[in-house]
Amino acid sequence: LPYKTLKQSKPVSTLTELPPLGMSAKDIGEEYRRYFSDTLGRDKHCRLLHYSYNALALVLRDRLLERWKKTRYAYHESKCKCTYYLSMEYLPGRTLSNAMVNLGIVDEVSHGMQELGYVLEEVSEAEHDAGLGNGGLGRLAACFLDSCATLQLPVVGYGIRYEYGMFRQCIENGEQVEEPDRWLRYGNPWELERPEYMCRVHFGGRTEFYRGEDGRLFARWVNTQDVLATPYDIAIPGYRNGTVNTLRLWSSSATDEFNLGEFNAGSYPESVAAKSAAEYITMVLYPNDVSENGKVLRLKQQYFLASASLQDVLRHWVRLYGYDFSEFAEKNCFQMNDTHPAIATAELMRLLMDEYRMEWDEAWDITHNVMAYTNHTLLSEALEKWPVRMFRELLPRLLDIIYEINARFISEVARRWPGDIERQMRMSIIGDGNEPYARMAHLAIVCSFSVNGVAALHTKLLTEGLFRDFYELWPEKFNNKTNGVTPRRWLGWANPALSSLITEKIGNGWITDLPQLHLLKNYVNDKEFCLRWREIKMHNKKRLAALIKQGCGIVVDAFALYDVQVKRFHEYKRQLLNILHVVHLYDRVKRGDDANWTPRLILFGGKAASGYFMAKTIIKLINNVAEVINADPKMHEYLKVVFLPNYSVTAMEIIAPGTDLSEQISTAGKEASGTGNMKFMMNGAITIGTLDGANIEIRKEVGDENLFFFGLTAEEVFQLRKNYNPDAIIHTDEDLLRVMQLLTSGHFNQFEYKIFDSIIHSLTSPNDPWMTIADFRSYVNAQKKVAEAYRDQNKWTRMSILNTACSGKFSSDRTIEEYNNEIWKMSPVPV
Ligand code: B1N
Repeated sequence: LPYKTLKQSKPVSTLTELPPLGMSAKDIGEEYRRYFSDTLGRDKHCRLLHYSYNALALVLRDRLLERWKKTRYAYHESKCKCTYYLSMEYLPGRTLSNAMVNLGIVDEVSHGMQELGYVLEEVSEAEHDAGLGNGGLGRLAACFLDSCATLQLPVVGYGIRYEYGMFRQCIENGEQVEEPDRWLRYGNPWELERPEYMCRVHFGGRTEFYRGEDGRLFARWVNTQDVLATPYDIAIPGYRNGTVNTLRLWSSSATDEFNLGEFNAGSYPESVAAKSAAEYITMVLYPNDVSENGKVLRLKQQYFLASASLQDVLRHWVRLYGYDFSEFAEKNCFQMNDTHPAIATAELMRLLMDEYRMEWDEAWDITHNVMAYTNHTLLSEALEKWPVRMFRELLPRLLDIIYEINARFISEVARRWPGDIERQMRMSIIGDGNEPYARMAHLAIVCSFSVNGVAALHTKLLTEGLFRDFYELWPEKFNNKTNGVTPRRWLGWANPALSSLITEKIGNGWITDLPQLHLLKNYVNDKEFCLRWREIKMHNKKRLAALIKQGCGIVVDAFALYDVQVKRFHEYKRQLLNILHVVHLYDRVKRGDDANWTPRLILFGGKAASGYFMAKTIIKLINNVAEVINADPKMHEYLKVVFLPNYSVTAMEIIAPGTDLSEQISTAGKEASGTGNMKFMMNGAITIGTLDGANIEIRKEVGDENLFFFGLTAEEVFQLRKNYNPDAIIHTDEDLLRVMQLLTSGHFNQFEYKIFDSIIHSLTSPNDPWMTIADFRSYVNAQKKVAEAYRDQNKWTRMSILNTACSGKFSSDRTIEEYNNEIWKMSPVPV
């Protein structure tokens, strides 16, 4: 019994776990009734769950507010160092469940509501997901805030309060249709407006120089058009520890004197109409995941976030320490979530020089010691470049500063590599194409003391490739921080049945110290335990089946292998490879090659950026293939294909626990990390994946025999690019040839002439960067092994248990401890 020797390890974090709230089901019921009738003015005739949800939210909010205030005082009194997480996106999903879990009163609330005649799950359903992000990057920010509060670290999240979050996806005739997501329509009980901290953000105008009373030369930004930024705060509770941190989201509005000129000239309606321009800034989230699009409004959003957040921090500093900034760099840190808020570097220089009257060197000393940058992608189309012309019009003073930073930086490069003009051009913050542009990643690196990637391979590729020149200049700046996800939401809340079983066996220490899951290895040979593990998976698959039934009307069988790929649609993620395999399985059944068949449900979910034609065509192809397969009675006992519309955080809470096989099949070298892979693993799904992103680290933890790897390595992809010949591959692989013939024959688009030509063309192009055809054979072989393994349910269950048992590394608590130990360097503040 190899694992019997494992002992209960000591928790790494010294959390003081408080007893649950001391609120009984009865207290909750009473407070609920008071809010429902006295505050919201409803009575027994109102059965709209929206009001029940709101009343319950208010009950919990009161509990959060007490702790929130105490946390603020504790930070204030200890004069501790603080870190500010700057992110254009947060994907918190639902807040009610999170508040109950972290306050430790799920059972009490559930009973309290039951006594009032409600089912808690149904009341929770009334909450609209806060979808203020696109995917992994935004969800990571939300997991990080949860871990920071749980580790009692003084971290404030800054973001934008978009009126319209991520669009709602509908599928009509197999195609994605976007609908606006007005998530605030019925109010948001979790936010607290803070007009007292409103600030002003400038746009337009020009720079003017003047002499101060002391004769020094200063710059000021004049003739600006100003916009007001109002903060809305959201409480971020730690797990049962009394800490409640803050997520501060900015909303834009017009100043009263906006376009007063026109007003005085008598064009009153025009001036009022112009006001709405200010309101537009925070109106809508750009629905692009890893694709840059260079719109003016996006740059406005970025600067709006950066400026308002920095002003807020500086105002707070002055209130605490006066105008003495000598300790500012020791006591503050800004972590930039990708380059989206990178303009904050130049904005901090501006504020320190123009508003707080520092000399360049003093301001620079602070700036490049407080800024830290996380890169989330190597894809060139995601690297932000802003035309200098746009900067000059919108943010002229910031452009001056960026030029000055660049001039000083280039002279440093020239000192280090005299005469190497090529290198200077490569590294310059300002790039020269048809028109000059600012490279935001270069700005971020030059102005930061830390630059990190989000998985080991990703960081390695950054230092060897994209940022190689910078790595040669400043190797000490570069570091890796492999992503993680919060076990409170992704195991504790999402999978209550499995959580209880785990806690029954190894205690509840895993919730804040996930590596303790290792202790589950002691049970892989325990028959009764394995049986319960399998029953719980079955139960979760039924929950998922119900979600599918509700979402698209398709009935699926819980005994099939649940093969799931849910994530944003992008060519590099290769949903196409998955659907080619599905077509291959269909072809096998058709031609009678069905001995020892493992029935499968192949589930897809995810949104495509609204302007991304190829991604949308892939969605259409999946739906067409699904339609053909699901309509064929002969296929029923073999295959079912489902596209679940409107994938979201809340949907994933049901999907991950009900999944057997987790598809992580990106072209090697393209997925920076992935975090869905971690959620699936925690819930006992087994990965089929390429050697990409965090998959590599998953394999290291769980061992080669407990997952299914296939495909080219990043290095092989790089080498093959030079003479890639997909046609040759197709003609030497009979299965693949048949799949391609089914596609080209129009089998899946009989009444939609040529609609998949673009897909066929890109698959067969020697320039296909995603090299789908190259990995087809090894993917199909790996899938064969999956099917075999699944037929041996004992073996499969053992693998499933080991996946959960080895997922400890992928807690965002571990990630945040690393950020804190190596970058932020703060001490926890007990509350
Ligand atoms: O960030 C996640 C990673 O796990 C994923 O691998 C990575 O693809 C994702 C522009 C992005 N990278 N870049 C973005 C999002 C929005 C946007 O407007 C880029 N998202 C990722 C967390 O590290």
